[in-house]
Amino acid sequence: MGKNVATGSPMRGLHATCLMLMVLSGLHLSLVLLYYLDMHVYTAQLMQRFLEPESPATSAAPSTTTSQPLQPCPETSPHLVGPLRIEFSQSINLEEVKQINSLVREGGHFTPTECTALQKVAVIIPFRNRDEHLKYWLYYLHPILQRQQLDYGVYVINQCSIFQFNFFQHGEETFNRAKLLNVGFVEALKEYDYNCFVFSDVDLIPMDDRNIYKCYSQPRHLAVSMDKFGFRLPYNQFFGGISALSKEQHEKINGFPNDYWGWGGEDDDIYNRIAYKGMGISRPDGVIGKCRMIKHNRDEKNSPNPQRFDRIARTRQTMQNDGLNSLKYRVLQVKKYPLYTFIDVDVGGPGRPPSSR
Ligand code: UDH
Ligand code: MN
Repeated sequence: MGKNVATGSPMRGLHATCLMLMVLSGLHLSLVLLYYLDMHVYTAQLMQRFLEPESPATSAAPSTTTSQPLQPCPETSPHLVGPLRIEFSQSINLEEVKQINSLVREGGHFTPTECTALQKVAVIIPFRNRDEHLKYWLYYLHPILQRQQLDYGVYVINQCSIFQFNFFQHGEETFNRAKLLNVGFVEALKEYDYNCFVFSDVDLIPMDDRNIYKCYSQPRHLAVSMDKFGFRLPYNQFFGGISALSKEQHEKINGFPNDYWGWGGEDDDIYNRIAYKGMGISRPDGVIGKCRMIKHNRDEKNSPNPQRFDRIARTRQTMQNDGLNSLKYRVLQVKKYPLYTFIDVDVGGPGRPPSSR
């Protein structure tokens, strides 16, 4: 007993020290573990956001409603996810696309509810007989445009003549992409005070939602890295596929040419107009600017325009009186669908003016 008492005190001291050491190292271990786990979650989030090459492409931005006065949307939307998985193998059911995009209003309009959008964007699509392509476009683009927090409307400008419209079987006229885009510009402005116009082919889908469908201080070219051209710019002056011009930029160049019938050249003419007015081209980088084009053959009545080389050599002269200031067309019908506004228009044909009333 006495022996125990005599040795008890140093033993108990040792015991306490050991216990404390154990507690401390336990604490240390759990801290390390916590830190590790936290890092893990954080890294996983980062991975998902930036490294995982393909996020599902169709999740829309979350919606919130508040009675507070709205703040301007941030310069960079918090809803962007980066690279997207884009493919054209599945078939698209527009009814489902409508359900997914429940915040899109009739005619294909959307306005963010959480903040005031920085730009009012009209997306203009030149169109004829490409219903399958349009479905993919709507399926992919509506969620992207919502995540980009844009106040936007979608306008499909359908080239048709009074004869087709009345169901007479009269042959189609040669296609005129640039004139349809001018019509879209004028018609969209009749509906809403848009300050930005994105002109997009119906078969082009961006592969990254950081490629923002908005306007910049210089005219913007968005389709910079297309799969069709091996994901690179085919030539430095290329301005085809998808572009964005503010209202002022579009007016400054007198809009687009109305006299390019058939395939090719009109995009180079637009490039020339921009250059002659002293503006430059703004572009995203080659990663953010990646796009896929739905594979297709050349359409009927859109064969390469043999006049295109002569015309693009004369843009400086022709742009004065061919453009917004000479645009003549006839709207045959405006249809409001849940996901887009569809405008039937007679733009005439080469050497034929549009039908008159
Ligand atoms: N477009 C139509 N209908 C037509 C013609 C053109 O909607 O009949 C529109 C559509 O928005 C299209 C855009 O005009 O995306 C540009 O036309 P395009 O897609 O024919 O032009 P692209 O340069 O095609 O993509 C060139 C012909 C491809 C032939 C390839 C053969 N391997
Ligand atoms: Mn195409």
